[in-house]
Amino acid sequence: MCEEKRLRIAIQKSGRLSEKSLGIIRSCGIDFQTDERVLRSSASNFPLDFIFVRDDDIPTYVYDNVADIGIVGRNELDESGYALDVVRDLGFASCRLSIAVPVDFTYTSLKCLEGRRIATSYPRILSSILEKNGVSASLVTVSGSVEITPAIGIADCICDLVSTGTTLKMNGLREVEEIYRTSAVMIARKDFGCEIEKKSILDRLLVRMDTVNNAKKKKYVLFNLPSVKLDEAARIIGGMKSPTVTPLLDKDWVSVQSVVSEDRFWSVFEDLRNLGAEGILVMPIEKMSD
Ligand code: PRT
Ligand code: ZN
Repeated sequence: MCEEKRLRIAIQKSGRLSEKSLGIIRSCGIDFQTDERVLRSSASNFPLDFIFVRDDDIPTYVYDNVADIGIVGRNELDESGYALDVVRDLGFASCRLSIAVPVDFTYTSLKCLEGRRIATSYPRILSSILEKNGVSASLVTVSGSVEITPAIGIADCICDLVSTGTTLKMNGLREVEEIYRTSAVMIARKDFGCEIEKKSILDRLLVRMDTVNNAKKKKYVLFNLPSVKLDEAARIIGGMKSPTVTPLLDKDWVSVQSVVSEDRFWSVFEDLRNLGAEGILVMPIEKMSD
């Protein structure tokens, strides 16, 4: 009997990416158990297996075929140097990679780093940016606590991930230049296309993710409107292929249903009210296909 093909995903075991990564998979209706002590799991209602690992190892595991796909910060992918596909930008865990210097360090541009010692956990990304800017510096690679390195005398400045900037301030450092932006991405091997069954499982997963994601960006809107204003309402809402228009008992009025993007919602809402729409009901959408 043929063994059922399953897709294997690598997820950060514990850290900034873990909870949201698992939340995305769960929002696709995929059931599985997790426990801090267990490093593997299997979905009960979808051909997906999990391995829980350190985020730094995820690009290597995907590249080496240990996992088929993974969720990781773009920073870890670029730092790994592996040519892998980014199949979706997931948008969460966004932050920046910045140069930070001690408060008394005079900084005007990247040129000020010429000949300096810069501590970082991202030597590949940093050296490519320094090279592009014609700056030659000596990189001190550390795997954590980068912010402490100027104070203990092993670096003149640092290049590290920054989100709120609090850690820098608490360590007497000043952010002077953002050199790179990152957020969580779903990655897969480039040659993945040859594994037809696994590819089709990935496609099913991506359709589910996109369907949930589309819905998050839209609102379902229902309102009553004088029939004579229908054309103008359609123009305000825009992008409606076929708004559902239902007659009301009062022949001069209709009920209109449509979908509006979240980012345009308030301006559409105000314009509809000014047009004379009444009883505007707004509902979240749970799932929505293209
Ligand atoms: O144990 P494991 O190796 O799996 O985890 P980790 O400790 O290496 O990674 P983790 O969980 O800290 O971060 C995972 C990913 O989250 C990173 O690779 C980034 O893509 C993303 N991310 C988003 C961040 C931050 N925001 C962030 N603020 N990663 C790290 N930080 C650190 C930063 O290094 C600095 O020490 O937070 C500190 C700065 O924070 P602020 O808010 O004080 O500026
Ligand atoms: Zn890590």
